[in-house]
Amino acid sequence: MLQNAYRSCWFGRPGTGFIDLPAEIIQGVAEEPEETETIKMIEAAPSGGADEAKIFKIAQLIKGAKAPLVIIGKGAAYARAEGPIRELINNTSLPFLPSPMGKGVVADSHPCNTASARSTALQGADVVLLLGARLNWIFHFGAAPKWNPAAKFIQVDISPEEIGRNSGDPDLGIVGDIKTVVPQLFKQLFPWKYDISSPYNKKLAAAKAKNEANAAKASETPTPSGSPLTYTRAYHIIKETLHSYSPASEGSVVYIAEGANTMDISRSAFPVEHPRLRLDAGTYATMGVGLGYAIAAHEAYNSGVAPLALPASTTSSGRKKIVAFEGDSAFGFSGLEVETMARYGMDCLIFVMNNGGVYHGDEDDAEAWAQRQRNTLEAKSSMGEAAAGLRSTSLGYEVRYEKLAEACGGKGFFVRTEEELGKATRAGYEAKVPVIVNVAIKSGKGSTLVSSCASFDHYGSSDLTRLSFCSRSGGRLARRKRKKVVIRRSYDLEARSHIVHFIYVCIHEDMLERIPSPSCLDSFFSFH
Ligand SMILES: Cc1ncc(C[n+]2csc(CCOP(=O)(O)OP(=O)(O)O)c2C)c(N)n1
Ligand SMILES: [Mg+2]
Repeated sequence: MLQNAYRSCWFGRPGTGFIDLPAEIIQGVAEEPEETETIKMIEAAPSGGADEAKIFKIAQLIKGAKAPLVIIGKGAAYARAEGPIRELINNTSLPFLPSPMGKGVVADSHPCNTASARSTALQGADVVLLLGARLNWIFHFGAAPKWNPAAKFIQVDISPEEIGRNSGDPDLGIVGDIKTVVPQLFKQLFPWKYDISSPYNKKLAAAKAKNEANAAKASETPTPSGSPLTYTRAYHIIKETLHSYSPASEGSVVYIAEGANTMDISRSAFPVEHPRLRLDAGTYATMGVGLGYAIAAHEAYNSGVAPLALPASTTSSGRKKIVAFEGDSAFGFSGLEVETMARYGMDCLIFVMNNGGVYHGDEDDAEAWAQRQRNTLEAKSSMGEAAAGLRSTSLGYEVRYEKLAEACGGKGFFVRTEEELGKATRAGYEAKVPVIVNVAIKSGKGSTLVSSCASFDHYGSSDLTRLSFCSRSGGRLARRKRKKVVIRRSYDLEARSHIVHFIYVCIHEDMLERIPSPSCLDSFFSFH
């Protein structure tokens, strides 16, 4: 049974396996067996390639493209296909874009990386080769206006059900192991090279230069005195401090991120040079995975019992620092896992990016926030624009999340300034216990949430009651079609702490079109 469970975890698209052992087996005492039986190792996962005629057709399409783009997804990282993919990119100079967890399959510092010119890359591409990446919301379903509507999508995926999804062309899709298919494709392409002086490449280079200069300016400009830290500036300080211990090329930090801004902004702030060193909330953007990810990463990289999980790394010890970036809302979903870390002596370093809210907080000033809270409690505020109360997406003002680590035997730091952040990051890197650095950042007060696909759902977290909100398809679409939002469900849920929230779920018509069946709709809701 164990062998079959392992097989279902590792073969095909890898995923979780669950074995339920009865209590009497877990707690029972086994007699010393007279003979021990050696269990056969699980064989390597079967690796399927593609039909050569199809590979030839795809190679022709890529060679004929004016603006080809390779998208490297987490499937490529799971497939451990970094060797063949690096060979492909190095020899063909094809521009590539990594997905959040596909980062590092080819080093972020590679000149063909278009991540800092993402919009330009998407809009201009005419032939797109997806290597283990889903054409889902992360890649805007492969649809206009983010993508050129005439673009052709070639999917290489271990899962047959991905082929043809959204804008994928089923006639061009390949079900197979990326580690086998990419060398097949490279053989057909070699010695062809993409013309790096093409108009598409020139556009990419110009966008990269402009965006990178803007990003550098934002991250390198010191915080004006008396102003709160921003995500960008805080991440810059953390990055510089981490790199002073170990540069990105050593690959000795595993990055974990969950939240909205916290996660999105961290992707470009921390370069990843080796595969399997970044874990994001992922395909379903599920909040609550962060600390579990950190524990799993610590176990995989630092316990010494899972050597197969280690990527090729240039660090001598192989030990990795696990660094998690948690939005203050995201942290609430699984924050108490810091107790597990403390109990198991896991020296994870957790940053809570505390803007006092889901996406945004309401105030940067304690007294102004307290006034809003009074308005809310006294029900003076209304639902309209003039509301002076706390928005439903608010969280407490400067909640002292770091104390959770202290309560469990770890260390906690609350920081507001650049200097405090640098010092806490150093202490956190060196600590041998879990550390929470609670970073008070700009609240983003007054920013509004525009959504074309929104779901409000209720969840309890210890004795806290929070309201969650998520936006998927982006503001532009929403502004254009806001009137067409359809209310699908409405229901009341009683919150734990005698507060009754009115919870509703609405989805945009566009999104309904993408959800084929009612059962699918349910799983969509349960994830969002
Ligand atoms: C299980 C679950 N519930 C709700 C959501 C909706 N949601 C998306 S991002 C987010 C939190 C964003 O706030 P925060 O973590 O504070 O990050 P910030 O944008 O403020 O940096 C929530 C609740 C979700 N993705 N998953
Ligand atoms: Mg937040």
